[in-house]
Amino acid sequence: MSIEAFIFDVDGTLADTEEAHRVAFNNAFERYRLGWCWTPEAYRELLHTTGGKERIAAYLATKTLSTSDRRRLTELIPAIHAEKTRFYSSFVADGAIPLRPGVRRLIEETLAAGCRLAIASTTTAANVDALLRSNFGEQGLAMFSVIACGDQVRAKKPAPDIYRLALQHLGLQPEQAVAFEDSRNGLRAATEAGLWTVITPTFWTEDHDFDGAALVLPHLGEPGQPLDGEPGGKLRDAAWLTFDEVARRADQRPRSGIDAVYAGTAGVHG
Ligand code: XBP
Ligand code: MG
Repeated sequence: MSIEAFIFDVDGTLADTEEAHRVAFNNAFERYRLGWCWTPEAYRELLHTTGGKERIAAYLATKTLSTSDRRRLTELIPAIHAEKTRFYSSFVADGAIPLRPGVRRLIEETLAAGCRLAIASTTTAANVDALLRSNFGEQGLAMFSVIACGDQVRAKKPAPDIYRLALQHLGLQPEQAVAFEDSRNGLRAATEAGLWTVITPTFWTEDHDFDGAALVLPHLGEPGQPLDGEPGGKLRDAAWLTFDEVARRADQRPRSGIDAVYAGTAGVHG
């Protein structure tokens, strides 16, 4: 089976967005006079909970509150998160958040090769729209055949649901697609959905365990920003990850446990 789609995570993968999310959360907390402020150190820990509403709930669970205050604040989470999304979407719409190195190049190579693009993200749809429009213009959304994100699934990453939804809408088997992620939760979601997964961590996720990833690179690279030690380190074709190298490696992966044994002992049986 050949590769017919690249499925991209958004936050941390398409763009390094989490500092903007953190500021947006703090702006919303101030707007509601909550007296909360998430430092970068606290936010790095809070990021282990995916989904902004779920993240606020996880933070609330750590606080000592009266029953009535806990109920009131829990009921307020959707409104706080909607305010946060307004702040974040306005940062993005203002062009404040560029794509990571190599993302635009690889997306263009993917489309030129006749391969489809999809999104599988935990973030809110408004955030995806804002990021794609601000970086690709009005046609940004149409470049992606499927946009699976936010509350379209009940179980967010690390559950595989959002990737399974993307594959379902693409009409593809996992072996026909590749996932691009930045975090341990994203890697778990993609690999449990059966996807060969490329990881490009950010400051927020560089300390995560990426065991199970097909390939881990600092970023996707491009001619003007080549990856140190490439080609010849992890990559064969260039000092940046090309569509052809991803498609070739993903298509050559072992399909089953038996294949994996034979792949691992090539030359003995082959
Ligand atoms: C990362 C997330 C999101 C963002 C915040 O999503 O977990 O929750 O941190 O966005 P991705 P929301 O799967 O793209 O890495 O507040 O809209 O959830
Ligand atoms: Mg991510």
